[in-house]
Amino acid sequence: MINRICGHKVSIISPVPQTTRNRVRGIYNDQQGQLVFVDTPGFHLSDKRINRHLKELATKTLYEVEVVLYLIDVTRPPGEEEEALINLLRGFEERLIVALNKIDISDTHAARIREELTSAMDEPGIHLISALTGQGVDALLQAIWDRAPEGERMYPEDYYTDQSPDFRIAEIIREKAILQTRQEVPHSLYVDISDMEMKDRDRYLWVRGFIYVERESQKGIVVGKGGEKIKTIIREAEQECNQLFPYEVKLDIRVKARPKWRKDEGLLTRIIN
Ligand SMILES: Nc1nc2c(ncn2[C@@H]2O[C@H](COP(=O)(O)OP(=O)(O)OP(=O)(O)O)[C@@H](O)[C@H]2O)c(=O)[nH]1
Ligand SMILES: [Mg+2]
Repeated sequence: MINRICGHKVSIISPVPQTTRNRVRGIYNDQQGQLVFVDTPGFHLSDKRINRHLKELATKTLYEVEVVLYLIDVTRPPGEEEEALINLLRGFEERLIVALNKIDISDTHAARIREELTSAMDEPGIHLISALTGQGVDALLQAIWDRAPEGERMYPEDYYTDQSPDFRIAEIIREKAILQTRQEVPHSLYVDISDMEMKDRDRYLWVRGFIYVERESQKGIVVGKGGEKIKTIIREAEQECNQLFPYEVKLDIRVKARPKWRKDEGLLTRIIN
């Protein structure tokens, strides 16, 4: 949704839950002014250390923003997780806007979700949208404008995100790696950029990065037979980087195992923020 509103790829996207691990800002500018969207990790009920970090990040963001947009996937049946989230968001009702996303899909749980929201909350403003087709997005945007307090612009008008190049490149590599792998592997991945350098008289950016997995056995899954998977990941990530940056990007990627990284408090604090 942020990508659609901002008109650019701000956040990476995948079918795998918990793709977003950071706060990712998307900036929208028009004649009315500027809105700064803060994408957060999803809210998952799990006590695993990494989930605790993701949940804390999402929760603390609620206190730092002026409008809270609760985006619900109508293809998911509402359950315990949605209930916990509604309970949490009840404390933010004054600044809450709800959007039911994926209404381009015909057979959904939208009716039940709507019922649960209206019984738990006091007249929640509910918007039906499709981030994919754009349906309902203008009306949602107007509702956000109506709620947003006036203030100075936070960024120059031509900005659509404030992410650093190394973060964006790491995210794009992670997206391509998630899309090329299955089962547990996407959750076991993180990407670290260790070095970047402009080369050949600023004609290209050379980037050294590592894809970390949790187990030695997962390295082969990311690398693929004869290096076929990692080559695809690199090719697709380079293509996307080349569209984003005004210079060519050349990726030098290695795959490494870092056992139990998802339990490493210091690392989690560094990469989830
Ligand atoms: N049909 C349809 N699919 C959508 C729509 N919006 C998002 N998707 C798909 O839903 C999946 C999840 O999208 P993400 O943007 O990664 O979802 P997210 O809520 O940010 O999830 P996390 O970052 O994992 O918490 C992807 O496969 C998207 O292509 C929509 O409006 N319609
Ligand atoms: Mg996301």
